[in-house]
Amino acid sequence: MVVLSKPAIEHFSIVNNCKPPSYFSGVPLIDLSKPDSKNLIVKACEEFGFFKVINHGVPTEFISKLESEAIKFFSSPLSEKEKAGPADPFGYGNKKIGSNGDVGWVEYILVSTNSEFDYNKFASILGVNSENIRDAVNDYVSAVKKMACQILEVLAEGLKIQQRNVFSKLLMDEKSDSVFRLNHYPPCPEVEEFSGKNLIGFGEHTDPQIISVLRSNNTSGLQISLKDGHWISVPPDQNSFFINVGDSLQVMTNGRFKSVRHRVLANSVKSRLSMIYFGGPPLSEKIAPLPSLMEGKDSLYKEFTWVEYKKSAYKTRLADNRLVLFEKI
Ligand code: GA4
Repeated sequence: MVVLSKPAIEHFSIVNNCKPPSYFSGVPLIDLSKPDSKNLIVKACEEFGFFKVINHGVPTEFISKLESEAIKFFSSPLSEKEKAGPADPFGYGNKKIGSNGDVGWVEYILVSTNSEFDYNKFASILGVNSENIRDAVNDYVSAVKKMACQILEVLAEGLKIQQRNVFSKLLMDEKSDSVFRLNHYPPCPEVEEFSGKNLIGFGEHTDPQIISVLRSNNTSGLQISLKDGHWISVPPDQNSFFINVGDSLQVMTNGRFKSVRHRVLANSVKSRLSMIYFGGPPLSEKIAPLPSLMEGKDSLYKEFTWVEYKKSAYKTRLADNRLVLFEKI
């Protein structure tokens, strides 16, 4: 277990929260097996930029295999895990998020999902079993990507876009710049010292990509910000997936969908494990509103490519609004 001294804990942000945080019951629920889901998905993306998916078709064994490999990894000694770090941006990271001073009560592995990624980086810690985690990640990511594409196609249909694969083709492209993240939030017993307050596991932010697919164990912590700025706690559900609209999808819909601001609070008793697939376009892809969604209006955004947006994003702090730099004045 990670043990931190008291002064160290003061370096982490805390948020005021009513204790215990009450769960929000209004998270839109999408049953992917139902043909009528297209309108509900569009509505969820407009209202929340966030929804929960059931009947997703991702095999349970892929989820549990990856979960057990991740637990093995995070249970190994820190000195061993650090051999796969620092996250630059890929690799093992502990408490430091990005390169601009953000910290959180979290340790993680970040990998690129394209074939060039060097899993050997993890070989030293995982020894002969390095293939196990690689295979588990690959199986899981392929299945989740398939589901993400299905969602994006249903979405395109719901938006009455003729080209059904207009979004999904960007994830299917062999050059798709997608990322996969395993986050482990160790329990933080000291959190009780701040009564009515919570330690930040992962600070508030929006995801830069098109779509993010999150699965976690049954430990709470995820919160999303509603349009009015209120934070609500999402009830955990290990059998479902949670979908985030990313900044790029906000732009492609000319602001009709909003990328969801979200964060994770540390838990005082239970550890939280989450796995997130961030579906992004190829680096050279132009990110711009789709003509059929412009409704005679001008684009709200300047022209930019994904690589331009990404470079700019990596210079920001986690909580920054990264899209303002690309908005037309
Ligand atoms: C947020 C979404 C993904 O987790 C991520 C994050 C990335 C990182 O952890 O390296 C960033 C963050 C994320 C956005 C702003 C920059 C980059 C940390 C940070 C401060 C992998 C991503 O693509 O963007």
